[in-house]
Amino acid sequence: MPTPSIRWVERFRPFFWSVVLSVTLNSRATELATPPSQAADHQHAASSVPGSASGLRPALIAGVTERDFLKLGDKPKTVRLLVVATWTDDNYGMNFNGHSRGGALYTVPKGWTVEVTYINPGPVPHSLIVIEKSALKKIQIPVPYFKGAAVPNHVQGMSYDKASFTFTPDEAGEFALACGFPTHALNGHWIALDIAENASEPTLKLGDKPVIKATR
Ligand SMILES: [Cu+2]
Repeated sequence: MPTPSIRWVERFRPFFWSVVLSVTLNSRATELATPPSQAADHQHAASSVPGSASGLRPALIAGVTERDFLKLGDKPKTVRLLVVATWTDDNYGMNFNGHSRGGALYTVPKGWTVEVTYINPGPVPHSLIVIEKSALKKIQIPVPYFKGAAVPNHVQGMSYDKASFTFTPDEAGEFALACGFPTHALNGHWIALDIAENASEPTLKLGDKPVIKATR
């Protein structure tokens, strides 16, 4: 003989499962009913508009455009990189200049001096460090590959701040401008940096867009 509480459960069991089924079907139906164009537009708006990520301090990136990401320096064979964390919502904000997982590529001729300005306009701590691509799977990145090629305290990271560093790569190869905050590079917070033996000038490729050459 079942106890009264078990009988109660038995009585409502069919009702319970019909509610679960109907809620599941309804949400699936809503998903299917959303026109693909609308879904794509929504995604577009959330992922590619600079400064659209939540909680940003706009003053830190006021006036900054994609043209500022790559400039020639004042001295010969000097290039300036501007690398902004959380430029868009791409990869949950774990992007640089709107790209993650190597989706943007800087190419710098070997022997040029690289002046990097890094800005994090958002509340989540990030940082910037130059590492070999093979080091991207490390949870923590202790030192930059080239001398001086990291912001201060790159493991702690920083929010609502900017920093700069300068380095002169003396070795060609495939590197990454990665976030040094533990696990971020592992989760895609990096863009690519090629130090090229034979390149004549610095360039930048942002996603599918045409290659940009460094100008003043
Ligand atoms: Cu990060």
